[in-house]
Amino acid sequence: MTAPKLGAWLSDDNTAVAEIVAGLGYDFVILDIEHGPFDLVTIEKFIPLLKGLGLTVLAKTLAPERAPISQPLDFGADGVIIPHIENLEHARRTTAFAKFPPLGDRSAAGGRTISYGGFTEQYYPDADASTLCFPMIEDAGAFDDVEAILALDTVDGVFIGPTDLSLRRGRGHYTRSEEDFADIAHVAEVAAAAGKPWVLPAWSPEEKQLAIKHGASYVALTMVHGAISEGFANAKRTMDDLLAG
Ligand code: 3PY
Ligand code: MG
Repeated sequence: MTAPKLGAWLSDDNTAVAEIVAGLGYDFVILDIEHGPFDLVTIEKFIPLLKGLGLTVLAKTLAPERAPISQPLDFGADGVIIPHIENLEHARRTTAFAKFPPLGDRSAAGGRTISYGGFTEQYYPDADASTLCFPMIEDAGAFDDVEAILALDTVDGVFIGPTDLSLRRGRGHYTRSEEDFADIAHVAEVAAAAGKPWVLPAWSPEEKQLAIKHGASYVALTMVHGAISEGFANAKRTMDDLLAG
């Protein structure tokens, strides 16, 4: 089994955090553009900084729409994670925005994507081959259609959103229940059968174990807010314990 790539979930453009995770040997980062305060000017500057630190950059896009998908790619992201894919048809339409014609429907940006030079015939297939497109499985319709979604040529793998998936599969709050883990295992099995990677945000030891057991190719180990609050909580606990004698 090949070892999974290990990632950090970034909700803002903190340079020190980027340097810390790169220094610790993390392989990739997820920019949570969907839920974080990123604007276009910020990601245009932050993506090359991350890449300069040797990190693979996966952008969780603002929405499953054309411009939010192509803009992070235009700024140099290695791939996109597309939230709230509703079903196969929606996946077909939106994942196309990450790949150029004839495969898909991505718009040719120039600029950074072609090293500020000119387009060549070979640029397009090369960019399609190296750009990762991971639609999210976090809606009930996408879960039902996951096999057909994974069969799309514009799809390089799938990214599971356990929290939204639990809400939308009628289980309410994500509790890391047996049913939650069965859904994740099902997506993992379908991805394995398709020969494509799957990705899991795995904050708890149980989720990390699940990711290992089912051969996730990319595992996000913690999110920046969780890591920071854990660090501050530890320091305060130490001091509280010392004060209590
Ligand atoms: C979800 O769990 O819903 C996500 O979007 C990723 O953590
Ligand atoms: Mg979600």
